[in-house]
Amino acid sequence: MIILDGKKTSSDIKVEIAESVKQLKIQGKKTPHLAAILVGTDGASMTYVTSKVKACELVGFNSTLIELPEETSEEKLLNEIEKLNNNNDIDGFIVQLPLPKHIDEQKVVEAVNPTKDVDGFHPTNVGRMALDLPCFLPATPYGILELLERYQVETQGKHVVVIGRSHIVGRPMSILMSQKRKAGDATVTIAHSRTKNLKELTLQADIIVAALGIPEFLTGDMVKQGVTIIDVGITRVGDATKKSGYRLAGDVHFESVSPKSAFITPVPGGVGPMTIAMLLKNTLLACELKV
Ligand code: BQF
Repeated sequence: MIILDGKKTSSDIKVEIAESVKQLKIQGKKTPHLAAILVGTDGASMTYVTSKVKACELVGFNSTLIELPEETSEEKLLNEIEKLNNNNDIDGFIVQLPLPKHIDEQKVVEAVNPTKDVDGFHPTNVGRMALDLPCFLPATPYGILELLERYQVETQGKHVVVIGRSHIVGRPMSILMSQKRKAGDATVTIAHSRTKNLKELTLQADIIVAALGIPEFLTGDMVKQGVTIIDVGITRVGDATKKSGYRLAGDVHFESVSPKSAFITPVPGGVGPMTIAMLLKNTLLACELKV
């Protein structure tokens, strides 16, 4: 059993990015600048945005955090997005999801200029991805591809079962792994809450991407010997023994699944840190692509 160490790999990637930033500076080019908009004070969202800003500092990017109150109107948010679209110093920006219920997420995503959409959520980027055209890849799927590639996990001709059809992870993952690309050329099955006989499918899988958001859902009896496991879940579950009062649980029951696995991502320290590293990678690309 080999642990796919996302903490270590993301740290390697950040070193590579920092080196590229140094080179840009030597060449008298622009320093990459990422902006993030956070609406409200949700604990997990604040943690994620803080990690992103800190990661920018680490690699030598400039960063701007725009914090708006929970009750911010959709119009006000769209106005902030337009300012970032028009601000030449900002290479890329993100709007931290999820948004408060009174704001239409789709409208917000579509307001971001696709050339600055470093989350890769705009329909232009999603469509380009599906068509094998150059685009910003969504950070979590991109991070998973990078982990599989760096650990040389064979994907060609393998049966991948993706559990979950979210727009941010499951759907793009299923598209990307079926493509002719690094960590691609797989035969992909996408399963979801209406799938029948899920266990029959997972027992046949060479690679399982668990992205359904149910803590410790995938158990040892559901997987075959030698499987590769990618755990995308990160649910906060109450734990009185922790000083935060919670621990992070993946979608995989690590204790029963890991003994049967060839490769497995831990939670925390697996896919999560890779998400942050690939957001930086997209921002670097956005900066380099700018005229
Ligand atoms: C780790 C996210 C659900 C909804 C919106 C490191 C992150 C998480 C875990 C992180 C996530 C999840 C992010 C670990 C960003 C990943 O050590 O295991 C980093 O910051 N993530 C997000 O921005 O929005 C989300 C999950």
